[in-house]
Amino acid sequence: SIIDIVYRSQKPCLRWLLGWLSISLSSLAGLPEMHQMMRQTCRDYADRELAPIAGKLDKEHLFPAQQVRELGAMGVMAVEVPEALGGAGMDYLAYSLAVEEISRGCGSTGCVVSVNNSLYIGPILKFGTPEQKDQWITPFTTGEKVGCFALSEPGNGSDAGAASTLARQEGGEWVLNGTKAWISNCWDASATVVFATTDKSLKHKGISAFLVPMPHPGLSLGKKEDKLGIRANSTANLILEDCRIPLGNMLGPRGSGFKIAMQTLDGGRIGIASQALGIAQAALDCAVDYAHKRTAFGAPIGKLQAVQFKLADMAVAVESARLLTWKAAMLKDAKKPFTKEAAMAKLSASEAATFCGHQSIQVLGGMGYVTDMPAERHYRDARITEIYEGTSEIQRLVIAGQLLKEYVP
Ligand SMILES: Cc1cc2nc3c(=O)[nH]c(=O)nc-3n(C[C@H](O)[C@H](O)[C@H](O)COP(=O)(O)OP(=O)(O)OC[C@H]3O[C@@H](n4cnc5c(N)ncnc54)[C@H](O)[C@@H]3O)c2cc1C
Ligand SMILES: *[C@@H]1O[C@H](CO)[C@@H](O)[C@H](O)[C@H]1NC(C)=O
Ligand SMILES: *[C@@H]1O[C@H](CO)[C@@H](O)[C@H](O)[C@H]1NC(C)=O
Ligand SMILES: *[C@@H]1O[C@H](CO)[C@@H](O)[C@H](O)[C@H]1NC(C)=O
Ligand SMILES: CC(=O)N[C@H]1CO[C@H](CO)[C@@H](O)[C@@H]1O
Repeated sequence: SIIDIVYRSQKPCLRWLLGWLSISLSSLAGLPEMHQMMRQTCRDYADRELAPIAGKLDKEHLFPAQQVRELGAMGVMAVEVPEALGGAGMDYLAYSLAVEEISRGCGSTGCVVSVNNSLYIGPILKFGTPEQKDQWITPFTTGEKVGCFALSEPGNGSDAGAASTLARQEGGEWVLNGTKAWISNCWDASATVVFATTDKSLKHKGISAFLVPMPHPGLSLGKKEDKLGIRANSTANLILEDCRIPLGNMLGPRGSGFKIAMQTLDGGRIGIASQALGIAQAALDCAVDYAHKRTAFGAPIGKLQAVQFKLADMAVAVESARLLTWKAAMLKDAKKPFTKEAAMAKLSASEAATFCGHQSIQVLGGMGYVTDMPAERHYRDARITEIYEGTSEIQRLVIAGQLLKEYVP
């Protein structure tokens, strides 16, 4: 497959990439071959298989099961997973490019890809034992199955350290009790990473991460939320009532769950930034195309400066967010700190997406407001990127916190 060809050329490319990173980003002219191939493969796939059905998936709340299976076969559902464990064996920049292109075709499918890669696989790859990796990462038997990530609770989202789902040790098992909220992909998942506390008095230091197969006795799912956007995949409560799992299902050391969650979200934010970029680019593409075709007062509206300025502002927002996103991904690949850059990427890309969604509707006029054109879906799909994996307010707190640390006199 194309991924195999790409993989064989990985190592020299990676070296090239690290060298490139040290050069100023302003000299950035193009992407290394491996990344270009990933980008082009996903772009072609999104144009051919996703863009034509995205409106239907949205309207009818359909999970793109077949497409997710095909993306799995292309390696896109497990980009960073080594080949030996059944993944594509590529890096985070490749993953970012894949999510952007998939999201350009369908924002909901981009969410499914991003949750499996960043939120489910991410923490197991980084903190799992070799046995856990074999058991929880090596491909699930049915191709359309994905993993999910259960951190938020009905009473605490931004304040994840306040999570109160309990884990108590009873004989040779962990027993989990509590309700997790807003869990993306959960109706379609085969396994989940759950965060629960073994000792509430320790606050965030009492939280640990656990691996739970799905379905499983004691684990049930709430009703599917009726959402503004990303309607092709499920989001629901995950309810744990005396849910028993083996002691070996704890991920990482006891009490390290909050650290695992925060590090997972650092990487996850690059995924959401990429999803937002894809949606923003799709909104821009739609507006440019329409500006050529629509005439008003005897000429294409693209001749009007008021319309041109909108297109220019959209393009600047997208391109600058893209550079931030690539920078964050390249820092992660180079094993350098990237918390601040990931938060900046997520903040700017999500704001670019909501801005472009808004402007694109304006360029389309009445046609922007109806479901015959994709602009209204881009507008709705964009909105979540300012909320999940940390709201824009939380991103600003993260950025400011890192900045203040850097400037300690
Ligand atoms: C469709 C969807 C999918 C999701 N998927 C998942 C998932 O797969 N797994 C998962 O664990 N969670 C998931 N979430 C949850 C999501 O991460 C939370 O909704 C988000 O973190 C915000 O938490 P909250 O909803 O509790 O809002 P709150 O924390 O109650 O925040 C409400 C408002 O207060 C602001 N605020 C809160 N604290 C501060 C502060 N310190 N400073 C400034 N402003 C602040 C927020 O920015 C926001 O504007 C999902 C949510 C949605 C809607
Ligand atoms: C999601 O990732 C898991 C873990 O690597 C993998 O087993 C599964 O096959 C992936 N999902 C799809 C649809 O490829
Ligand atoms: C967190 O939310 C749960 C409900 O989901 C609530 O029971 C718990 O008290 C909250 N924790 C704190 C510290 O507020
Ligand atoms: C856990 O939930 C079960 C079922 O709802 C309940 O019977 C049990 O008392 C709970 N245990 C704790 C420690 O909260
Ligand atoms: C909103 C939602 O949950 N949509 C679909 C999710 O996927 C399942 C199948 O895996 C569908 O039954 C849902 O309609």
